[in-house]
This record gives sequence, structure tokens and C-alpha cells, in this order.
Amino acid sequence: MNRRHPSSYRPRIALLVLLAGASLLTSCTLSPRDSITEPASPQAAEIDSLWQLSLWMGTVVWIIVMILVAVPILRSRRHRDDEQRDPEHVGPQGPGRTDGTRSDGAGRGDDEGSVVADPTADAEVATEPPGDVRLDHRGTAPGAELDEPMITADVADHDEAQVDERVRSRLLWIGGIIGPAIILLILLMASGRVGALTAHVERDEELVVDVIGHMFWWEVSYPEEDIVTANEINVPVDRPVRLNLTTEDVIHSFWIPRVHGKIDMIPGHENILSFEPTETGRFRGQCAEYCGIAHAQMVAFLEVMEPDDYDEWVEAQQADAVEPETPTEEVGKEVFIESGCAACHAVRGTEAVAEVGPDLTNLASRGSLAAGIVPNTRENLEELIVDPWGLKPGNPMPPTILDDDELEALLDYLEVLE
Ligand code: HEC
Ligand SMILES: [Cu+2]
Repeated sequence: MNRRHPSSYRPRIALLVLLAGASLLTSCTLSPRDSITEPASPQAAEIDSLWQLSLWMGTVVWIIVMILVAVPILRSRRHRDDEQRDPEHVGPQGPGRTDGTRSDGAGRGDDEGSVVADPTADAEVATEPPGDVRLDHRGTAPGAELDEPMITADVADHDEAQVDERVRSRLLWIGGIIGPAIILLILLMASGRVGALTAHVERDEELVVDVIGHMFWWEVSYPEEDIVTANEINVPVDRPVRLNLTTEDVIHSFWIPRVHGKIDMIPGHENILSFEPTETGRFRGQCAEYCGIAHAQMVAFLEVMEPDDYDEWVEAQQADAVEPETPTEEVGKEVFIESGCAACHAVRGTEAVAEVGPDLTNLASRGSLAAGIVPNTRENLEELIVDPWGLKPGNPMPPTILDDDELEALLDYLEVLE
């Protein structure tokens, strides 16, 4: 017996259970999930229904395939066990035991039990002339003992093979051609339907927002409201939104899973994404097309607000930047203009009008910094100015060397830009 003892499998089974459990745990989270499975717009709900359909069809196919894999394995194992229990099945093992003593058994036909189990019979046989025994053994014994059962087995195998052949070709037709064709057709129709239902439809009351991808941040402007901001898109709940998407440099892909699918931002071309948010909240998005070193840190937020809050927000964004009130804030503004920041950033109402980096007019009203990667706090602002690559390796903003007073004044100023 070269079979393993069942207990020797236990560590492996434990390891498998552990791995399966660990991978299940990775899908757990305490924070709300920014996933397509929690749709916050009718468009996302359609995409979610397509995902559910694919998931369940895939699960059913997987279960059927697993059964088809398991059945032959279990059958062949049972076959092997049967053979070990019933040695008659195994022709070649017979001769292994055919020393002279077997001839006696052969004479008695199929009565195998006595051949093996009766030592006295063996002893008697041993006294017979060896020559006779061998002749008898070669001439008749193996035939009587082995041929007959082998023939029956052959016939049975033959029938079984024919049945197998029929089952196999039926399985091939159903499982290999008809089944997949039906499944693919259903998925094709479902995805065509969802594609049509989530496509852009022009509407009178839609809110238009232009979003331009940059390495590695998002420029956001509202042409009708005359607002320019970055990385965070604010919209009122229950109003259709139309995003015009393009890029200044390489291809990016815009994706906020809870409201819609992903769509590429292509140089020289405008793609439109429209949706109607039905739930207030802050939904995370992510660049979904590799665009360079900081691609994974190119995050966007969609802030869906109550209509009144949104109107307030619009008013604040439309106004010029808050004027510095204290002397340090005044110094901070000077530092901002004179130490290079103004070469890349705009602060509306000041001399800073550059458009290389995000517009900072309302920086303090944003919840996050550097395209959604860290909360908008004084420490993170400081790190971004002093060591931008420490926070976000590869981003195009250069470090600025300032003495402590200048830095504090600059931070004071940036923090009042509501
Ligand atoms: C060479 C151009 C350049 C200069 C000079 C520059 N920045 Fe930037 N800045 C950028 C770019 C580009 C980004 C976007 C980085 C990203 O998120 O990938 C950025 C991002 C920022 C952000 C984050 C904005 C947001 O909405 O998240 C702040 C704040 C900022 N810069 C402040 C400053 C200050 C203060 C200075 C001067 C001390 C400065 N920058 C100098 C190009 C520049
Ligand atoms: Cu990207």
C-alpha cells in the first residue's frame, strides 16, 4: 500500500482553508465601499445588474465544470479501490502467485478461496510430480482461471466505452458549443442593453462640467457657472450631470464606480459621460488607464450635495480668492507670488494666473490634496511644498526651499483660500 495515511493530508488542508479564509478577509472593509456593487445612480445600477448577471452565470458554469471534473476522478478512484479489493479483476497479478502450488487450484476451477487459504492442499500438491504440475498449470490453469473473467470484463468495458462515447459527444455539443453560444448571446444582449441605457442623452437641465486629465491630476471647470477647480467635482443630487472628458497629455481613464463605468480621456477628442446621482455623499474615483509613475495616486472625488449646499458652494467658488487679513497672511501671499508658485498656479483675483498646476483659488474648500491622495491638512500642505515627491513620487511640482517664517506664512495664506 503506497497510499498516504489520511492524517498526513491534514496540514495541507489546514493551509488551504487558511489561504481561502485570508483571501475572503481581504474583501472585508469597514469604510463604505466605492464599488460598482453599491450604485448611486441609475446608470451605475444598470452596470451593476450586468455584473450580477455575469457573476451568477459564471458561478453556475464554474459549478458545472467542477462537477464534470470531480465525477471522473471519483469514478477512477472507486475503480481502483474495487480492483484492490477484488484481485480477479487484475489479470497480471495472478501469475505472480503461480508457483507450482497453483495447479491444484486450477483443477478446482474458480474456487479461488481454497487455493489461497488452504495450506494443506498446497502441501499435498507439492508431493505430486513437478513435471505434470507445470504442464497442467501452463495448459489449463491460467486459461480457466484468467481468461473467462477477462472476457466478461472486456465486454462490460466495451459497453461502457460505447455509452461513454455517446455521453462524451453529447457533452461536447451541449457544453462546448450550444451552452457557450447561449451564454454569450445572453451576455451580448444584456451588455448591448446596458450600453444603450447608460449612453449620453442630451437633457435641458443637465449640469455641464469639463474635466481635463493631466499627469497626475484633474482639472475641473464649470463653463456655465464660470468655476475652475481641481480633483473634486461637486454636483447637486438628482440632477443630470454631463462630463466632457479630455486630456492635456497622455491617455487617462475617468472612473467613479458608484455613478458610472470608466471612459477614456483621449488627446484631441472629447468623450461624454452622463449620469444622475441619486444619493448624496463623497464618492471616490480613480484614473483607470496607466499614465505614468504617479498613476495610482491620481484619485478624483465626486461630492454629491443637497441642492442648497451646492448653490452655496457655487457662490463661494465664483467669488475671487479671499484676501489676506493678518500680516502673516499678507506675507504668505507675497511668498506665494515671489517664490515660484505663481509660475504654475492661479489664485483668482491675484497676479497668479498660471494654469500649469491646479487652480488654488478655493484650495481650502477641498477635502483632499494632490489629486485625492491625502486629507487637506496643514502638515500635508507643508510636505507637498517642501518635498512633493515624498508625498507623491513623480508628480511635476518641484520642491520649494523656504525659511521657517516664510513657510509658516505661506501655509497661513493657503489655509484661508476657502
Ligand atoms: C512647475 C510648476 C509648479 C510649481 C512651481 C509649483 N507647483 Fe504646486 N503643483 C503643480 C502641479 C503640476 C501640481 C499637481 C500635482 C499632482 O497632484 O500630481 C501641483 C499641486 C499643488 C497643490 C495641490 C493642489 C490640489 O488641489 O490638490 C498645492 C497646494 C500646490 N501645488 C501648491 C504650490 C505652492 C504653494 C507652490 C510654491 C511654493 C507650488 N505649488 C509650486 C505644479 C507646480
Ligand atoms: Cu492614470
